[in-house]
Amino acid sequence: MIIKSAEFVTSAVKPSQYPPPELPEIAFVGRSNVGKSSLINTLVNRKRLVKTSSTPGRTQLINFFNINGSFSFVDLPGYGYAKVPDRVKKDWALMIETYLSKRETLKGVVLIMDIRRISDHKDKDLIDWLIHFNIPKILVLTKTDKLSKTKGKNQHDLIAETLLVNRNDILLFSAKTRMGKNQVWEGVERLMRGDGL
Ligand SMILES: Nc1nc2c(ncn2[C@@H]2O[C@H](COP(=O)(O)OP(=O)(O)OP(=O)(O)O)[C@@H](O)[C@H]2O)c(=O)[nH]1
Ligand SMILES: [Mg+2]
Repeated sequence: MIIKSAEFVTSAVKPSQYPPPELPEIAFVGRSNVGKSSLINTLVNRKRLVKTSSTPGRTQLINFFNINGSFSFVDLPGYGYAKVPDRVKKDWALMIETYLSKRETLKGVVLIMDIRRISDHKDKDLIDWLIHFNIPKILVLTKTDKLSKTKGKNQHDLIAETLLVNRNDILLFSAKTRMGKNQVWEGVERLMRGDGL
């Protein structure tokens, strides 16, 4: 994908604040601090289009970006961040679920997980929920630069087992080395064409 432009459009917490549903849209979801915003920046070759932070819970709104004037990327807040109060957690969950279930232009979801963690039920729940709502997805393990090849391979296998998916259906990525960037783009293009998982 050749990136000619990548621009912030708006932030929203509820549907009335979403941009008009005119362009095909891809959303990026995953636990807090997993590297969602960094992955978007890497895909569009911008260092700071999307704000990233070493403090979990950085992204607190639904942020819409226009890419090449022809499609949208949506950066969602992370789920499962332990340090926010329960009330805020509920608000975030509702905000994310409302977006995912109601957005008519949503073509698919990129579900991002940290290769160092064995996915807990939150990622599995989200996968089941996406299947339930018929939302196509691709799965990505990020921060692969943090593990040796052998350790990374083990984790890849274990995470695939835990999620009950084929290991080849999980892409490997690093925002640091840009490893896997082309494969993630291919996955995003598959979602836009309508043939995701
Ligand atoms: N080494 C390494 N660090 C990464 C990678 N991706 C993200 N990080 C770091 O992880 C931290 C979190 O990254 P973000 O992109 O802000 O994560 P996020 O999922 O958007 O976080 P929230 O918006 O808080 O949910 C930052 O310190 C990033 O620099 C990666 O592939 N490799
Ligand atoms: Mg973020």
